[in-house]
Amino acid sequence: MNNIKIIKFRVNRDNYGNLVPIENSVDIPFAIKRIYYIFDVKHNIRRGFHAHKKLTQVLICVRGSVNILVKTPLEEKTILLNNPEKGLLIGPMIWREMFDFSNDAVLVVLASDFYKPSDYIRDYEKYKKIFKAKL
Ligand code: T46
Repeated sequence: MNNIKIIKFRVNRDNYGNLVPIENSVDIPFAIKRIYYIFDVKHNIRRGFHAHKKLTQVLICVRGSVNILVKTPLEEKTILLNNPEKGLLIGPMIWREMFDFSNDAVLVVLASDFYKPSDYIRDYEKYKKIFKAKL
């Protein structure tokens, strides 16, 4: 699927435990302008329901697990994030929904830009039109 990629981070393992470093433009293909995290989400809650016009993000479930639906008018897939050694890169113009959060899930998101509500497309019909116009 275009604009979707699993990133396997380098892990420093030693007798004291594990450490994952993430450096701008080294371990992920953009400079991080914003970090946020989502936690304490009830199991029956579904979040997201939008695409971004320009934003690229990497989602990392550093604890617990969560399912991420990524979707375009052409294809869709669900990716289980349950490993802090892996990140899911989601580029522009991908519809996303997050669901089945485990009680202990902590979803960290690294973003390529500051928070801009104008970058969101929250209406799926509108999203489909913009997506198809770009084909
Ligand atoms: C995304 C998925 C994975 C801010 O004030 N600053 C921020 O940087 C963000 C991301 C959100 N907010 C506010 C806006 C809302 O009042 O926090 C509230 C919850 O945000 P939202 O409903 O957009 O959360 P999700 O979980 O639906 O989506 C978020 C990101 O917004 C989105 O970019 O890709 O996580």
